[in-house]
Amino acid sequence: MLGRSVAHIIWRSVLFHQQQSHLGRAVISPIHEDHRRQFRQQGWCAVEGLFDEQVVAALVAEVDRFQRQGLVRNVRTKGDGVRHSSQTANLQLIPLFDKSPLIRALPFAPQVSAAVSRLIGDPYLLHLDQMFLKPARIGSGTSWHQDNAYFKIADPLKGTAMWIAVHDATVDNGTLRVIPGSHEHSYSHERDPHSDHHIHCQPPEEQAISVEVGAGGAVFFCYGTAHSTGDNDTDRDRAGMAFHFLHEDCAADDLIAADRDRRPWVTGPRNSGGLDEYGVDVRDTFADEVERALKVA
Ligand SMILES: O=C(O)CCC(=O)C(=O)O
Repeated sequence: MLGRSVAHIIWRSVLFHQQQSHLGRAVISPIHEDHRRQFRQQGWCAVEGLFDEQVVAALVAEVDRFQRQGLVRNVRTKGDGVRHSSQTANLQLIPLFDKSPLIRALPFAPQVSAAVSRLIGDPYLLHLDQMFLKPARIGSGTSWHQDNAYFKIADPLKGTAMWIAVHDATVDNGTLRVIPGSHEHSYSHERDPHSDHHIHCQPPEEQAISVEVGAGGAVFFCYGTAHSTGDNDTDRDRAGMAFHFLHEDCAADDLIAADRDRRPWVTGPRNSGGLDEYGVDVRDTFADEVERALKVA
């Protein structure tokens, strides 16, 4: 216990220096005080332009590759929770870190760690990563749920999703909807008959707001925030990528998905840049991976 606290203090004392000297410049958090206040009070906030056009193009290229290589699967069912739909599609890929060096590096990108640190505090780990793809016209939404119905962390504000709009996310193509303040309630969940594995709940939908974000923008919502996505009624595919981050206080082993064996610490004394978990230190590699993904696209 004492050893851990000492390590923590030492790490805190070097953190300021790291943030100043990382890649030779200071990293300014994209999360301002207003974002932070809204996250704490309402359970969510949105940041436009977290990633630039180059990154967006690289993420689009990776989504295309996942599809070309047949890695995505349709989780939408015919209403019985079992038989897969052939008319509508909610395509998913989980996890992503083992399929894309670009996405493996993304949680360590300076603007990501600067944002997540401000919202949930340090130290934290990457809990999950996944992609949701709604094909044009037949893309179907993900029903209302609270991530904490799966994970049950004691303080729902100690975990956050970062949902990145890979394409512009609009009401028409079924962007993310959230219910402000819903993290203060715990809704009962049951199996969603329209998905082969999800659970869903029935929160007060009239209080929902649709969060439209441009490609490269991100919505952060804590583990308690009830959220859903709608159908894609447009002529273009729409993808989102969700990364879930969990503060150390709530990162007990049994809260971590059993099928995910690598959960890198992104900040704190155990942050090895993924070296311990992936066998390679991916800090400072994100910009190179963006270039690489664009070259092979
Ligand atoms: O993009 C989607 O359809 C759903 C996203 C979601 O439910 C999540 O990230 O927890």
